[in-house]
Amino acid sequence: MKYKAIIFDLDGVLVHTDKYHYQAWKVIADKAKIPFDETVNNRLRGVSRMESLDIILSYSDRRFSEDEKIAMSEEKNEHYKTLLKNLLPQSVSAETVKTLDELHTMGLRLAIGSSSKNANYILQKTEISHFFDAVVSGLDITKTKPSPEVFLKAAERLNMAPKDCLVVEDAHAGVEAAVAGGFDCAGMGDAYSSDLVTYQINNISELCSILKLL
Ligand code: B16
Ligand code: MG
Repeated sequence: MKYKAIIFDLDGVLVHTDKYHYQAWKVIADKAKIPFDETVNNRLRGVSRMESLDIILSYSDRRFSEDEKIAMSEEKNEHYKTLLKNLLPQSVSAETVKTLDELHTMGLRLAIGSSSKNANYILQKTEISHFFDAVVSGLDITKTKPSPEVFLKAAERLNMAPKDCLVVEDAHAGVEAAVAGGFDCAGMGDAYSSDLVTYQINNISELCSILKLL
């Protein structure tokens, strides 16, 4: 087999918490009268909470103090965590669970490489933690995507070299992170059309057939 492990991004790949990020940021942006739509939201994929806020604030004429920024990011996270309470095992598609199961049966080791500090809570609510041999989240890293740190740490915890791991991402920042770390990358969603991806996939169930052909 070409790869020994698969490192999954979480938000936007395994779970559609990206819609909750959008809703939570929208409350903050509306309050500050800053234009915010799905196009701006796509720029926030994979980047950290504070970097996301800086991107949103760049659409405002006003300057915000550090204290205001901290308060806004905390308020966003409170809204986001309230929305995350809605997560259920069924929030992960049956197709995704089937794919994780099949990859596991194929002998691949699976890991999470997420910028989110809420990743463990999301895995717990959706009851998919047991599939993963390593979980690296926003709590474990000093630099978020596009830095390769999150994926390098996941590979290290799996005891694998980057060339033996395939990263699956929905964010341009995540694809850049994977490539910078020396990983091949499957891109879906917003990252499908990235020039940097090794494989373009419409959904994660395509991974099994791609891997079997290699
Ligand atoms: P939090 P991923 C990322 O998760 C999200 O894509 C990004 O939109 C978010 O800002 C980041 O996590 C931080 O999330 O505020 O929960 O710490 O796509 O890398 O799994
Ligand atoms: Mg993502």
